Amino acid sequence: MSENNGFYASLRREQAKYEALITRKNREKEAYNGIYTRYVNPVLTAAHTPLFWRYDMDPETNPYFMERLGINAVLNSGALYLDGKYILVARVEGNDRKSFFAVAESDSPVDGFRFRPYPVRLPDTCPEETNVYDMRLTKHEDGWIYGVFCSESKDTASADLSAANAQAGIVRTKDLETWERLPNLRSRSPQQRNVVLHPEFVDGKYAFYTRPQDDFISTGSGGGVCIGLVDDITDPVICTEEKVISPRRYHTITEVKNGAGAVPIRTPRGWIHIAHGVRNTAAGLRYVLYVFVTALDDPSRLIAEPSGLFMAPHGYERVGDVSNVVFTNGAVVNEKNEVYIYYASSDTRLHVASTTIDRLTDFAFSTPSDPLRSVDCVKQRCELIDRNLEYMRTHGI
Ligand code: M1P
Repeated sequence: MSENNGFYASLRREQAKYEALITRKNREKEAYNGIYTRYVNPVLTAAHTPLFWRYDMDPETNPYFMERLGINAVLNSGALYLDGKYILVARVEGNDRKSFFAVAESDSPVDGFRFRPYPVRLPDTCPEETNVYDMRLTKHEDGWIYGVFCSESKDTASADLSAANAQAGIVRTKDLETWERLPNLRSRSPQQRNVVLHPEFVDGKYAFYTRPQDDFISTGSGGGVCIGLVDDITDPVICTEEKVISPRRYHTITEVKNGAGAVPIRTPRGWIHIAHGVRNTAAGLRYVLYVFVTALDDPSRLIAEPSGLFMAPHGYERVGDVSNVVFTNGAVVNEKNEVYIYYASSDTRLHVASTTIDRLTDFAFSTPSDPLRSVDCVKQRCELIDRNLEYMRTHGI
């Protein structure tokens, strides 16, 4: 057999490709909207996972240098900016469809992300749990870093093989290496997904953004993104009413469902949320990002609701395992008040877009809200045109 069927040639070639990918510099996209800037390359993809997660590196047991445990996608990622490092806890999906979490970090917000050698090994306290995904990372004022994620189990009460149950799993850590599992969040809703822990106490309690849903896919009677309070994080039961703070509305980008996204960002004028909204189309569901703001002194009070979408899938982002989707569960702010939003496209790869607190605030408060009817949307646009034409005439633009 010639040099182990090319084992070493394949290994060296793949190692070189891997290093080139990880060390590749990112650059801004040219597309302009004044709100944020997208970057050309995704920050994480399946190809960013270490080769030793996927291949058997022993030519005796893997003579053809084959992937043994392939990775299908790297997507929805929690994010933190900690001690000058950008940290992502990504959802990694194996070829076997099961997702798990893995920490990747970089000194740069837009490139250079490298996974730690091992994925997150969650304590196995939930025997019925089949799948885990979409961790939101909250650096809480109690001193812990919390991860809140979807814990999915088979719905054994149903005859439908695909029937599943979604609950909010909770872990906490100090070092992103050792994770303590707490009980799943309990609320009045039969299922929960897209649950996010607020970073500060509210009335002395832990505050969770929830998304009550009647079944695994459909939110049914769930009215939108809610907030509910928990007395004891080690026995997390929502002890207050889950109050809707960002409602679903007919003929908007949140008509079918919505869900909290990144941990809300504290700004001088309010808590800025970057969430997702879902509408139906003849081609299936379309997921976009949108923004809303709640009051600093009362995070359950909506104070700004800019109209429509903040980000929609563009170009090749529109195509993937679940097409026509952008989704975020992580954004960070650094000491320069730059904001980096980590968003996945079509449940396949993870991208970044950059903005600033000032721009995000301006977008949130100066974008008019949705008048909800075409006739009023035309009036709203005509008012802008009137003002602009007058300004352009008087200022020689
Ligand atoms: O497939 C799109 C997204 O679907 C789910 O979001 P939601 O619960 O709002 O429908 C999530 O499972 C998410 O992981 C996924 O990206």
